[in-house]
Amino acid sequence: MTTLTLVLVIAGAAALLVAGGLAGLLRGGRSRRTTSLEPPATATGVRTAPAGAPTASDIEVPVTEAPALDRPEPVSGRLARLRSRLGRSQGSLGQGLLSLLSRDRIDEATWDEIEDVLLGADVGVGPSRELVDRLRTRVKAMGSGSPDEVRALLRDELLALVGTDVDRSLRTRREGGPAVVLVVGVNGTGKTTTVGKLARVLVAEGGTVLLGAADTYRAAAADQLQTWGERVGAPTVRGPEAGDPASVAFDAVRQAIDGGYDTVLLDTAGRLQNKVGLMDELGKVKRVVERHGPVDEVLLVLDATTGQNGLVQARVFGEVVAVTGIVLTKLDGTAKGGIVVAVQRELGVPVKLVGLGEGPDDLAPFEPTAFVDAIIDG
Ligand SMILES: Nc1nc2c(ncn2[C@@H]2O[C@H](COP(=O)(O)OP(=O)(O)OP(=O)(O)O)[C@@H](O)[C@H]2O)c(=O)[nH]1
Ligand SMILES: [Mg+2]
Repeated sequence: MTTLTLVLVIAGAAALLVAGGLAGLLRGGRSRRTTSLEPPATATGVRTAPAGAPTASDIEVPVTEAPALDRPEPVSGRLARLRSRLGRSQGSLGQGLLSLLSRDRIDEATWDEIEDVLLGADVGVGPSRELVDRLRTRVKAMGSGSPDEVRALLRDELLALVGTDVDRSLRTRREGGPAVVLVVGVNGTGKTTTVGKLARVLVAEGGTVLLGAADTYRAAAADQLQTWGERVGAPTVRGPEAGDPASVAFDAVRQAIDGGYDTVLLDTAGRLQNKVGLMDELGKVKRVVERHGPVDEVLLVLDATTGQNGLVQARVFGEVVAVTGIVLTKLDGTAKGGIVVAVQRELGVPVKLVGLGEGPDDLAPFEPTAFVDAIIDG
């Protein structure tokens, strides 16, 4: 083979590759909008090359494979991995309480200090007072306990405060159709990230997931969501920029029904011109989606680092959509984990998930025992 022939063969192969790539891109561009979406092959994690694309045997040059889908980390054992982050952020609360409770003499000033530690960790006025009263009674009955006894007592009372007999399961499966999960919250709390992470959790559990980009306020929001979905083979239904979010949500659920998906996750906007506008829009999204059937979960995403502000948000959102679960994000970045207690009290709704980092698998089901142990043992 002469050098000239070789050059021609390579040029021809390159042209084929470019043409195949363009065809793939165009197909990808179209499927971005809506159209019918088949459930992805998540079980094998294999993405097949588009039909008509050149193969290695046709052109005898190496073909780069389409990137394989991520294999999300299994859910069981997640909190164990994230436990050290929880300990790092919440350990100071436990250390503070234990050292005060271990004093030889616990006088009024000490009880005030204990209450201050709780308030400082955002436990909230009511629950802090209740906890101090219960501890006071039990410490009195116990007399001077050993360090282990004091620790056990505190663990017991913190667990009671967080709540161990609450149903924290997520309704992400429904008989006879896709479960619908609506994710709400103010801007920057971590809604889109949580939807992305949750899609991974569901895929790891063998489910098929469709995402709905009902945040049409910013074009980048739908791109952000789609990027998350593509990593695990969950398609995204999106609408025109500045379009009607309720109609995107409606379409997403329609397509999830038609495509036989297990779960549809709807991401929403956290920012509009004003709060009233946002609330009106959310109410509408929920009502329109309910034409297909009930919404199974309404998850309110709160940023744990915003403290009392989060409580105000919880109240406002709670009035517009019936929140069924709270996702507390950025718990890795604050020592004020007491917000778990305060927000549950405020809304009467359990914390179901916690975000413990920016990594794709840094979302875990909330487990009271692991949480309290992290507070006490650091
Ligand atoms: N450290 C930490 N960062 C988080 C966590 N969850 C989300 N974030 C970060 O918070 C930032 C905002 O997250 P988004 O998911 O875009 O928030 P959003 O609520 O969708 O924001 P809007 O779309 O503007 O309303 C991103 O930088 C995330 O990586 C978490 O659990 N821990
Ligand atoms: Mg977002």
